[in-house]
Amino acid sequence: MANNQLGVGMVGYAFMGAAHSHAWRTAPTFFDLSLHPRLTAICGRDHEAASAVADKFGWESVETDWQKLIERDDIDLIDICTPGDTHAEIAIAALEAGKHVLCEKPLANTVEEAERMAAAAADAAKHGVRAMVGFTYRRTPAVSFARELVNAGRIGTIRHVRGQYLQDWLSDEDAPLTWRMDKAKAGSGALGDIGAHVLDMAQFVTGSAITSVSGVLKTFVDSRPLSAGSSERGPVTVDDAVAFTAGFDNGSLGVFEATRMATGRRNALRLEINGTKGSLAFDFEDMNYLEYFDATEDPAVAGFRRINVTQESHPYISAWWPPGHGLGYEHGFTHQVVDLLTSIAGGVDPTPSFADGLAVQRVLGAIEASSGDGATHQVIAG
Ligand code: SOE
Repeated sequence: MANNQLGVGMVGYAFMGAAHSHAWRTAPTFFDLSLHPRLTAICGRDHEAASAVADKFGWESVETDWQKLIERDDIDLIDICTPGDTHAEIAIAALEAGKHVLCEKPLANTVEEAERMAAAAADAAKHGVRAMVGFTYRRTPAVSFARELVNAGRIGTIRHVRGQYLQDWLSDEDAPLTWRMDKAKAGSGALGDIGAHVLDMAQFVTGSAITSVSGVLKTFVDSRPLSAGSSERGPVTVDDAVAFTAGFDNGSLGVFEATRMATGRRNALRLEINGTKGSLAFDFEDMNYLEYFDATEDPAVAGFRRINVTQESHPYISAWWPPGHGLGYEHGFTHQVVDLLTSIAGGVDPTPSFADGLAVQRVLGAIEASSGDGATHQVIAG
């Protein structure tokens, strides 16, 4: 590829494939980038379906075999948007072939796979090959800004971390089976799919690692129609919901919940942090706002204030619209590729790295183990 171009090959073309395609297209039009992505090839086993997505988003070519994609000289980066059971194999092969990698979350289906992926990324980094895991919500301006406020000491020493990720798309017990309800493909249910997001967000904003967990996984509906309207049902082999408490290495206490059965909550990714000097609260369903309480103010007038995180001085905003015009779900994906391209161009490792993805995977593994034996589990560090 020409010096200022990066050939992208994306594997997968469903929901995440659309979000990533949009991001690769949009990033260079709104952000000033020294490295420009080229939508070189999209890969999916169903040629017709992949071609339709290629036409829609402007991918230049279609492959049906991810190994062929990795072999192509005009591809510099592999973007993995497939179910978790394929992440390790594709990512490791791509890194060994010298291709940068962006991999959807959670990094893998097991800690063992994530360890191998993190080792491959560490080896590849020695040769300037970069790897990032897609915990996209870090790139929501209000979430990045919350981290800045914590780093600046605005809420003091953190005591409580309260996280929830509430969805309701599985509340109907006749909602059909998909790969997301199959442990062999997805690794886990609400735990890895959305619990991973909220615990990554908590660690990111607080700058602190979860060191111990105690959790319970629950499956409310253990069989579902094989397809919409079918009378034949198949087994659900993952959790519908998870609740866990967590100890952080800064001494704070965390309480978390993730579910796909919270009727009426469509995508409520929430985080509240209470510190000695104040509190912060965020809800993705109101994503352009961050709530901030300053406990050092006169109690007579103190109260949570809603900060509209759309000022030019807020993270990522200067590339977009004037204050108050707001951003949406897709912008996090655009910011993600902007940060990745900037890291690649600058010769530095992007975050969240595969090591960060492994750290999340270890927390997920410890929650699962705790749910199995009812004990509190320590999370291996490093
Ligand atoms: C499904 O629950 C899902 O699409 C997750 O897989 C995504 O990571 C999240 O952004 C939205 O919900």
